[in-house]
Amino acid sequence: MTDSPTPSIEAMLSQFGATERLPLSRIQVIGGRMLHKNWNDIPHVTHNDLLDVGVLEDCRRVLNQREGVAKLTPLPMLMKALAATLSVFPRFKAALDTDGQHIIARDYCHLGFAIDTEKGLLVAVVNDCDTKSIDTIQSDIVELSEKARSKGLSAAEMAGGCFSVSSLGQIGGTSFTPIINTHQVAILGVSRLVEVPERGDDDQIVWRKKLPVSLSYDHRVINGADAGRFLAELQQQFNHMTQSV
Ligand code: CAO
Repeated sequence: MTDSPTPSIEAMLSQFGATERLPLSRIQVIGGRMLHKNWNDIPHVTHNDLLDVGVLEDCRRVLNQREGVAKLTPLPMLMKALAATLSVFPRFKAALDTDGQHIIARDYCHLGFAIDTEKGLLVAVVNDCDTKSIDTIQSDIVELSEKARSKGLSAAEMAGGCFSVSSLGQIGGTSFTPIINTHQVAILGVSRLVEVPERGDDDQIVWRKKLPVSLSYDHRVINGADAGRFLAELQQQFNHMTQSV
């Protein structure tokens, strides 16, 4: 007895109504394979938190009144604070060796950031975020994202990241699970800033600006307690930054 061939997905779905077969872009095909591999290979846990960015947002508003300097979004300030946090918690910018028994520590701090383009998702890398100013990080973000959306990025512009950020803040959402990139052990997802009521002194209600963040980490290398401490340090770095800008 011969098995009848399995019908194609399209043939199966067409039984119920009209369908159309459309190609995925090259970026989606290649990127999708990598996402699938990383999702399968890395045991992800996502730790969600709300960071207080009220004073930081006030600083950003003041900085954005300067003449002749590109407007800052929250992203470069976050990347600068992350660079400082990663110097306190260097394990978050290490890679797991193929033997599964060592980590490869990195002495540099190149941060990837996800860019939404018409052809799919790309991750560009801003090198040396620990030594660059917030303004320089901002101009690198703008230059790389414009290039990603027009000509596309070179392999070198997407290589070498130690840790990544995926910001959906300008679009919306309250949390999500970002997928860790190859040769990295963590990624920070950022959602839209919210104002939340908190109990203040004398029990009065105080409205606070909070940034929802979602830290996915490789549980072979990082434990939940480390993730909690990492985000507590990121909050501290935000607080320090407001004193230095
Ligand atoms: N909450 C509220 N508003 C935010 C915000 C946040 N967390 N982050 C940015 N914004 C606001 C900025 O303040 C700015 O508003 P104004 O124009 O009023 O000042 C606006 O959103 C700017 O957004 P932007 O997208 O131009 O700039 P950015 O620096 O925030 O982000 C980039 C740049 C390239 C990361 C972004 O354009 C992008 O492509 N994000 C998508 C990433 C993505 O797809 N991730 C998902 C990966 S998983 O599939």
